[in-house]
Order: sequence, then C-alpha cells, then structure tokens
Amino acid sequence: MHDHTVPPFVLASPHGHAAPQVWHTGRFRLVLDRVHVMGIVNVTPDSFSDGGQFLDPSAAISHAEMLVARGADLLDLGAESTRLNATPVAAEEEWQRLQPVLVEVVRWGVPVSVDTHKPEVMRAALEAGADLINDVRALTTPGALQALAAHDSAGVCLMHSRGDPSTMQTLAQYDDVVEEVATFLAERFQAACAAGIAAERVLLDPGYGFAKAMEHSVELLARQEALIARLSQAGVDRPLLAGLSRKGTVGRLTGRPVAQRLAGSLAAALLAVQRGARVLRVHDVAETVDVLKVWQAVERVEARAVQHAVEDGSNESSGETVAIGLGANLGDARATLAWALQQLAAHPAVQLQRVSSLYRTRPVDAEGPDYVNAVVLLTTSLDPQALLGFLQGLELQAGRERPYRNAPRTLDLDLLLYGQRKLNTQELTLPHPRLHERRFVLEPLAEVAPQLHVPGQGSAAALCAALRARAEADQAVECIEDAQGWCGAFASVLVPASQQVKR
Ligand code: HH2
Repeated sequence: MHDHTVPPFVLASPHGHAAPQVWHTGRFRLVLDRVHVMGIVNVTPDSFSDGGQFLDPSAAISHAEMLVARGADLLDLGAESTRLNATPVAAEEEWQRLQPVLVEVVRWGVPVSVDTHKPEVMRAALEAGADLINDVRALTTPGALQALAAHDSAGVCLMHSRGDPSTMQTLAQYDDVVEEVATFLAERFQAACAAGIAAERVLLDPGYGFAKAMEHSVELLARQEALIARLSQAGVDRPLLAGLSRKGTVGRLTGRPVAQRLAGSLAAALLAVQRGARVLRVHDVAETVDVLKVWQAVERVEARAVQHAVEDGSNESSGETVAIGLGANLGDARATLAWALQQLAAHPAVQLQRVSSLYRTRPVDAEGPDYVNAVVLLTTSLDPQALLGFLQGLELQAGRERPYRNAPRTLDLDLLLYGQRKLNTQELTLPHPRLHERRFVLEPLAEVAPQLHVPGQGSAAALCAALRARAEADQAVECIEDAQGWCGAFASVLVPASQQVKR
C-alpha cells in the first residue's frame, strides 16, 4: 500500500540536490546534509550589533567558547566592521585584533573562519591555522584570489556586495536583484575556480543587507530558491550561506532596535533554510540551534515517510517517480484529460501517485485556443521507452493528428521525468528538454512535487520560481480547477484532502 499522505519521491535534500553537498574547508570536510551554524565573533569596537563587547581578546575567546558550547559548528572571527560607513581598519591593526583570538580558537577542533577582504590578513590568518576566509567582497580585492589559491585546502565564502561600507548603499539599484546577484556569484565562483581554488572549497552568500535596500533583501529571501536554481543553471552547484542575524532588514520589518531583533532573526533564519541555505551566520547560536532542531525533526519525518512510500512501491515498480504532462486544446479538453488519466490508472503496471489541478494556458509559440494542462506523478515497472509507447498510443486513440509543428491537439502526453534518469535517444530525451522553460508544465509540477529534483537543474519549485520571475505574457497560466474537481473519482484516492492545494 502506498501512503498517499506523503509525496512518493525521495526527498534528496531540502533544496532538491540529489546528494548532500560537501564543503572542503581547511582541516574539515563538512557534509551539509544538516544545516550548519556559524557563530559570529566580532573583535571590533564598532560592529553594528555588538561592537566593543569583544574587542578585548579574552572577552572574544570567552564569547567564542560560549558559542561553541551552545552548538556553533563553525566560528567566524571578524576584526573590521562591514557595516554602513564603518571606519576602515589598516591590515596591521586588523591582524593585531585577530591574532590572539585566532591562535586560541584554532586549537578547539572547530572550523574557524576569518571575515576579511584584505589579502595580507588572509595570508596571516591561513598561516595561523584558519580554515576558511569569509570575504564580503568575494575575493575582488587585488591579491585576494591569489592569497586563497596559494593555500591548497582553505575554504572560502564568496559574498555578493557592491562598493565598500562608504558607498554600498548608493549602489543598491537593481532591475532584477536575483538575476544580478546570481550573475555576480557565478562570475566570482568561476574566477575562483580559474585561479585554482577547487569548487568544493567554495560557499556562496547572497549578502543580505549589503548594497541592498530592505526590499531587495526581502525579495532575495523570498526568491532564494530561484537564486539557487539560476546558479545551478549556470553550472554552479555550491551551498549557500545566509546572514540575516540582527540585520537592518529585520529591524525595519519589526521596528525593533538591534538588541530586540532575536525573534525576527530566527524567523529569517528559518525562512532561509526552508529556501535552501545550508549554513547560517548568526549571533544567537543557542536559539538558532533550537529553531533548526524543530525544523529538522519535521524534515526527517517527511523524508522517512517518503522513503517508505518508495519502498512500498518497489515490489511492483521501479520506485522511481515518473512525471507526465497532459495537455489539450481541441474538443472537450477537460474530458479528454480525465479519460487519459483513467487509461493510465487502468494500466496494470502503473500506479498513479498524485494529480495536479487543471490549468488554463496560452499556446506557446503558436496560435489557437487556450490549452488545458495538468501533471500526473506515477510509478511504473514499464521502462521509459515502453511507457512512451503507451502514451503515444493514448494520443492516437484520442484522435491526435500532427499536421504541422505546434498544431492544436486533442491530447498531448509528455514524459517529463523518469526518476533521476538522463536519456538522449532519437525518440526520447530525459528530463524533457524544454521542461525548464515551460510554465504550463512547471506550475502543475511544482504544485504536486515542489521538491522533486530535475536532474542537473534543481527542484521543481525552484525552476518554477525562476521562470515565473521572467515569464512573458504568452506564458500566462491560470489554475482553473483543483484535482478533486477534474479527476473526480480518482481524486479521493490520489489527492487526500490534506494534500489539496488551497487557492
Ligand atoms: N554580514 C556581516 C559581516 N560579514 N559575511 C557573510 N558571509 N555574510 C554576511 O551576511 C555578513 C558577513 C555583518 O554582520 P556583523 O559581522 O555582525 O557586523 P559588522 O560587519 O558590523 O561587524
């Protein structure tokens, strides 16, 4: 029996990567199947939230000790504030502040990061045993790339920003903040790789609050999965760090001064991990760890249930989730789609798992009546070729003719995904080659399986979000009927009320 209360696909990771991402950073190889917490230690007189509290080395060391005791997985030492209009600090002074704290904390067996953009400080810190450099200027300072490349294992966090603390807020102008941040991070990642820094050493960071108005940071957070998808499309599959702790964005949204931003920061941290962040840079470690424990417990139940659903199905089927796109724009499209669904359900080697709502969409690259589209998830013991043959047979039975390319059709059944398989034969390409650019497919797919991983591209939800953001008018998509409505009798089996999408 299938447990239909859970999606029947293997949850790869919360943001859809097939395998947990691994980050090589100095002495450590961190497996980011669990969100890691980076505790902030500001050895500065002027940091925006805790400036002056830990300038004295022994105070900084005690603070770092407390952060580790409270569950920090990494420590991030900074000795120059990056806040708006912060006074620049000379490299010697920055190093004098860092050195006594660094030499102590590197002995604790916890990965230690140094937050700096200066190559002199990077070199000294790496020499003294720091495991990674956290650079809010993404190694753009002359000599910084080389300082990192000269070391054979140190990690690096490349963050998006513009200008420096005195200019960054005047540079907060974007046409599309997600697109521009993704382009910048992809370029800096490529520059790092070209300089000889192995991809596995790199972590990326959208740079919340840096050269960004509150609206930009909120949009980036809302669309963080789209950012990950854009990076993935550019061939950049590296984990994301998010730093929202006590930031101005949280202050503006809550109307709270720095000392009262804990609740807002925790909400922001949770939103960031739900949207794919794998490392959180925070001041309040204990509280963030608690938030993650709750989130992780829920994630685990979901992943376990998903695994059971797959195992239950494995006697009769490959256990791989197959996604099929249904479309029609001739005749009674709704009735034809319901008929096709019935035929699929009646096939002895097919187990339907989930059916989407019905969507009305404009034909892409063609004239003609609007389409009606939906997506169905199933498992089957048919191999992809045999399943394709069956789908084509249904199209023929429904009176499908192919007088010319993109002609209106009584029934179109597209094999979109077959588990994580990649295929490129004359008859069949998997995943479907135009999946990522079709909103009429991605909207229903993201509805029924937001976390379903499209090989090489990211989660359905992330792809959908990315496309939504740039979809043209002819990609307008309207949900017209929920699954309960259009697939009638099947709906009670396939789409339990708890799973139905509320609109
Ligand atoms: N934010 C700050 C500093 N460094 N590094 C990364 N990678 N990401 C961030 O979001 C980030 C960062 C600002 O916070 P804080 O260190 O508390 O303040 P200050 O720079 O004033 O010391």
